[in-house]
Amino acid sequence: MHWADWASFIGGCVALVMPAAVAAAPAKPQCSGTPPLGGGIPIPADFQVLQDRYHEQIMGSLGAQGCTKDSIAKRRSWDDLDDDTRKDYIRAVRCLANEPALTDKSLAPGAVNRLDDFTYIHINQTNIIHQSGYLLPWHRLFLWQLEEALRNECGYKDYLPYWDNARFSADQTKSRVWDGNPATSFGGNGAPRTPPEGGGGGGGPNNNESTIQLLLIPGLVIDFWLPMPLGTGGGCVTTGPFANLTLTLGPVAKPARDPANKYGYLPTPRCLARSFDPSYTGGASLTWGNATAIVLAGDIEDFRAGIERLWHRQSHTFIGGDGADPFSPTNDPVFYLLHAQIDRLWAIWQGQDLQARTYAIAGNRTFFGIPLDYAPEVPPSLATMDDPMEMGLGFRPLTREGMATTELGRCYIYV
Ligand SMILES: *[C@@H]1O[C@H](CO)[C@@H](O)[C@H](O)[C@H]1NC(C)=O
Ligand SMILES: *[C@@H]1O[C@H](CO)[C@@H](O)[C@H](O)[C@H]1NC(C)=O
Ligand SMILES: *[C@@H]1O[C@H](CO)[C@@H](O)[C@H](O)[C@H]1NC(C)=O
Ligand SMILES: *[C@@H]1O[C@H](CO)[C@@H](O)[C@H](O)[C@H]1NC(C)=O
Ligand SMILES: *[C@@H]1O[C@H](CO)[C@@H](O)[C@H](O)[C@H]1NC(C)=O
Ligand SMILES: [Cu+2]
Repeated sequence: MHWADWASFIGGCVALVMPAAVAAAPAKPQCSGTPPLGGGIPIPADFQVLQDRYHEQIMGSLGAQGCTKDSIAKRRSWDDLDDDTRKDYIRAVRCLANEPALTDKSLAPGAVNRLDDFTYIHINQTNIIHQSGYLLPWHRLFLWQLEEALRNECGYKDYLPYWDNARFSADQTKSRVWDGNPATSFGGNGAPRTPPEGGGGGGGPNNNESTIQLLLIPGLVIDFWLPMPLGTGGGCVTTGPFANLTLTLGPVAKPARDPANKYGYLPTPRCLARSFDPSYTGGASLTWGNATAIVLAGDIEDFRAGIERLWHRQSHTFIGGDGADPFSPTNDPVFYLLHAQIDRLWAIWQGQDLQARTYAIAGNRTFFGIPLDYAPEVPPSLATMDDPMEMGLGFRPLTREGMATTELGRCYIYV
């Protein structure tokens, strides 16, 4: 396809040279140098080049396996959706929260609803799918399963949106993801924590009790303590459509060992908590500059390192609370938008050279290659394309099945 054809197909920059869109139309994706209609920092020219090449490569590769320019789904920034689509997405998420879980109760007595099915398998796989070669393909399929559930079980009409955090690095709360609109945002920060947790919380070797808490990652043969800023909230989210969401699985990573409920599978009913960390370690580093540097990585090892060290970690850290528990972050419905942005950066990286990069993988089979205390048979050696991945409810694809966005039933492009 020629540039102008696919650009107008995607609804991209070409739209800007046409007559101004009527006010009711959804905002167009942002273009280099042009302030995006939905606000935020315009996409810089160097990132635009990368995104254009990705679009060109994907659109030029279509045709095989039933994914065509007529059938390809467009995953958009939440800030570029229209309000009806935003409301429909939230409606569908709440719908899944009201459908019964399919997970075997003996595996996770706390799994109550369909969203918990996702949280259960994410907890179960945490030590295998983070800081490992599986991070990207596992989450790609996971997002796709959620998108399918929203569409097929709850009638959502559009596709999975992403949190365009680079566009709002100056102030994430200016994004429509977080602007506090009761109907079209994900709500805001959690209320101030009560009682304050700064005083130690139960035994972790905290090094800065006023701002940082150390959380123990269970399931590894060593004690691994994850530093987590306490952030500016810590209590329940009181605004927006998820203010009354009841969580039952997790939390898992805690300031102390929890032998009675090691993985948070037992019911622990509570509200959704957040604790925004808009400081240097959180929002301030999720910049276009860092996104561009990450996508410019020359090999998958460097790309994944940039995602793991910076983008993935700091996106979760910004949200804090339930969304920052490495095992059960899926309890915060914004998880899927956060990971769609990561999936998008990977897709753009792959899209610089589809031939060489679609099936590129690097990384261990466990969290940093540390052996698991519950599954010594998982060797902490390097992940390969032929390893099975456990996605829950009987879905066990090979790694290679999670690599492409336009094959094996997947058919989407980030615009
Ligand atoms: C995950 O589930 C499998 C199968 O039920 C089980 O053998 C394994 O111990 C679980 N892992 C964790 C961390 O819960
Ligand atoms: C903890 O962090 C705060 C804010 O960064 C800093 O002002 C304080 O000096 C630190 N305290 C210790 C004991 O390091
Ligand atoms: C949450 O519950 C309170 C009290 O029942 C109610 O006033 C409020 O409208 C509910 N909010 C949402 C988003 O459902
Ligand atoms: C990337 O993030 C780091 C903090 O992790 C920050 O120091 C740096 O300025 C950021 N780079 C750009 C180009 O924004
Ligand atoms: C893989 O595991 C080995 C052994 O634990 C470790 O030295 C290495 O740093 C790990 N690699 C990555 C990319 O995490
Ligand atoms: Cu994850």
